[in-house]
Amino acid sequence: MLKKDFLWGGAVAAHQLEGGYDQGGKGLSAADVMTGARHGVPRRITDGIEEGAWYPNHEAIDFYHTYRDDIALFAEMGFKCFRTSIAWSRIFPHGNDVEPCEEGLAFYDDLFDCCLEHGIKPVVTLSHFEMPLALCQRGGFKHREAIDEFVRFATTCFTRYHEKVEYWMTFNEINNQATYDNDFFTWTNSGFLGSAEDDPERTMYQAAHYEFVASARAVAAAHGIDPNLKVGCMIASRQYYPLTCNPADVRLADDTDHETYLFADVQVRGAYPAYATRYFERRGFDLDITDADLADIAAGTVDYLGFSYYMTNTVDHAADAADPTSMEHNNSYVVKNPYLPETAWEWTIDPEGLRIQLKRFDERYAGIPQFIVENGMGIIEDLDPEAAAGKGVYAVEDDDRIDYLKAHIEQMELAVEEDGVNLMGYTPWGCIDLVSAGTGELRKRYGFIYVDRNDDGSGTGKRFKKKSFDWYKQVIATNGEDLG
Ligand code: P53
Repeated sequence: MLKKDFLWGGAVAAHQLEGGYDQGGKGLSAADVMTGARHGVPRRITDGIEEGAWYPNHEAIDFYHTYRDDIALFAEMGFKCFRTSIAWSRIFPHGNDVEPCEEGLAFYDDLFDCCLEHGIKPVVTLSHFEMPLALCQRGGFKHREAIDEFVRFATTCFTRYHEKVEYWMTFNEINNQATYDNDFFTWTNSGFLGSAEDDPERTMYQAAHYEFVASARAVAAAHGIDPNLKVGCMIASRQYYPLTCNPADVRLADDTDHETYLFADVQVRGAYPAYATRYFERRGFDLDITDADLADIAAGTVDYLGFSYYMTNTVDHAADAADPTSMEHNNSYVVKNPYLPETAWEWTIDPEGLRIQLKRFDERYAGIPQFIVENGMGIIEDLDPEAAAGKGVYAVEDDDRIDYLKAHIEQMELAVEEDGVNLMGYTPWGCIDLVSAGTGELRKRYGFIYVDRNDDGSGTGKRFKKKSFDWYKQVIATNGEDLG
């Protein structure tokens, strides 16, 4: 049995659904200069806004104007919580403004009030791929100054909203920058272009260090402002399986997992693990890490571990000649897992992997409360014309989504019931269709609610229920007992 107050809900991020990118005094963010793309075609990060380019986040699904109606739909499904982010550039349009933007603060006041009126607890991410562009243009978290800027943003939010928002997360998928050697994740997570660096990996770990300090100082600040606040980290689950039982594969999988665990180890345990300091030494990184930073990190450990779970990876030591003992910034030894199906975006579908991840975190971090804050599958879907004509049928009979979520919820329940994992809640990603972070597509849909908006900007913007809407409502109503 899940806890009585289990936090069922859904998750989104401001830049992926709000739109209104230049409204309410908002400044530009990292997401506002990313073009729309496709699987296999990377999003372009443009130098300012280019005439004629397609920026899907500018309008997104217009939640900035529709949130009252959308939240009412979440309430109809019975959501106990709703995870969204605060767009940093609505609060500090240039990142270093002397005063926060009152209009931006008031927007989130109303959004959170609206949730609370429906009995929905907001769960808030502070930095979800949407750093103010002005800070990115200065190199983002490459520089120590970003620590103070983030802490000021965080403190402003805790002070303003602590009576409305109990659950917070500092940096979304903070580890996801360690697994890619392209610009996307250094830009979205840390606000700099890896390609412009001599050693992007070194710069990434330096930026990550400043984020660890910023996160820890934010956690401590939150507890000082209101001891009831619960602040978590947010890790992208990326387990690496060995392709075979050859110890070389097992060790490679283990070592590659360090790319993920490092980020949780520091934020949960409050110190750098030995494998990381050794790695930095071996690579000659010579990072700017002061004693005061380490004291901050030790004093600001998180209250819970939030994570996203989409897929697992598999490694084959023979697939690559690179040093298999290093946390190389080069995953050419990642191969297909012959046991797992994949989505159209080549993400493996691995429900049992969710149970394994929950167990591993539980054992590694001594029963820390965990929160699955993203899970789901992107699917290309067409709006049923009968639904569009208002005939009262589902927009989409999305049985694949139901099967995917059901299989993951089953494994999550086994982790709780049989393995004794301490789980706080579950918020599937993109509970309403929104802009994909990875590709900028609108057609990569995750929602229980269909949004009539397409990649060419066409569509009425109207909302329609999918079959999964009523399915999820039943799941929540029975606290996960009736999975259909
Ligand atoms: P999309 C991969 C690529 C991009 C963002 O992703 C990702 C991941 C998964 O680890 O992270 C999260 O939209 C992220 C969300 C994002 C979601 O995964 O590319 O926290 O912002 O939308 C799904 O399908």
